[in-house]
Amino acid sequence: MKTGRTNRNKFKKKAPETPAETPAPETGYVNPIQWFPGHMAKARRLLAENLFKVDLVVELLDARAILSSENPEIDRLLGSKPRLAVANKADLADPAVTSAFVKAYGARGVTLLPADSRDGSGVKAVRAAIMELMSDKLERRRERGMQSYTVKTMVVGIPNVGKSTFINRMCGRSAAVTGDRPGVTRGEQWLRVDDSIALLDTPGLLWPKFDERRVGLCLAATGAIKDDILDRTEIASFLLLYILDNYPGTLREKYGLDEDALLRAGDAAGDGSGNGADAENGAILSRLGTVGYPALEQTALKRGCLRKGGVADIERACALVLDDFRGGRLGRISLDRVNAESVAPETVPANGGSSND
Ligand SMILES: Nc1nc2c(ncn2[C@@H]2O[C@H](COP(=O)(O)OP(=O)(O)OP(=O)(O)O)[C@@H](O)[C@H]2O)c(=O)[nH]1
Ligand SMILES: [Mg+2]
Repeated sequence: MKTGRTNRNKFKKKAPETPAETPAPETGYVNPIQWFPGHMAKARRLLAENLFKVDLVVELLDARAILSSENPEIDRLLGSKPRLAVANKADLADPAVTSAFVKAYGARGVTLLPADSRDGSGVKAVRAAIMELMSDKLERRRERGMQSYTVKTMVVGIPNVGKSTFINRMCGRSAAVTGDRPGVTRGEQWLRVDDSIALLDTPGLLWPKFDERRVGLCLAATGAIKDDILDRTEIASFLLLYILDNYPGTLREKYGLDEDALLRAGDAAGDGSGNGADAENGAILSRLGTVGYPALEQTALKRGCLRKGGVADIERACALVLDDFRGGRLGRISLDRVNAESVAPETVPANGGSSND
């Protein structure tokens, strides 16, 4: 069987990701330097306009990519406003990594609660935490004889992270529109949970550390960025490489890949040996062409994604890998690990919390 034209050096030679004249899309990742200032300004505006109207902010993070999905300026933007972080889609993430993040955030003084807004697990705990955070204020009001009070809570986060689904779970009804693509919620909308809590649904906004290509790949892999914005071949190659490095045995089992041969080929090319540290510091990107892309080709061949003449159909293989990852069919995988930069150093486990290492 032929493998089609080998394209494994495409990632190495790639010049600055996208042409400067590419327009900044509403929820996309094109040229980070171009769109980031606009998006960050929009995020700042959204927070500034609403912050004085609310008692508390809930930042929804994607449990599979906690560092990539958090707003790097959130501490500064919120000031002293009480806040909670929710690791949503925890059903799809590596539970050991999620636990490591919960601990690390705690050490930083921020409550991080895992949740699955689809089946509702963890959502009650968020409600309880909101009331707990507001307990002093509510107590003071009671002392002054003021009875009922509705805690006004703003829900923010990147596109497609599950803000509207989470709000619907909290409300116990389908009050907000949801959808499996970024950019569903366009405007702001208040929704009442009960007499005690009202939630403000907001449009998803991207705010990654703008010069990090790895952050863009994580956000594209998890579905926060429209699929046609980044090169799907690169996203799928990144995913396969990351899974090879961090979840050994997974791709052998799911796609029949020869994991050892793929990793050996990467070593022979001298691009690094592929371990947790590589993944963490971004060196993983240098192995997209020597390990990630060959893994994608192998996936195409093993899973019968073929074009005329038995040539690997890379586009179909990309769709397969992305669908399987997003649907949780490759197992519970987390793309970001706790690292020393993001949290208090003493809370960083040696392996970032992976359950498979
Ligand atoms: N597996 C899983 N899927 C979830 C979870 N929460 C939401 N989803 C799915 O994620 C997709 C996006 O959900 P939305 O609630 O529309 O996301 P959003 O953050 O409001 O998106 P925008 O309005 O576009 O910014 C939908 O297909 C949901 O069913 C979760 O906890 N687990
Ligand atoms: Mg929404």
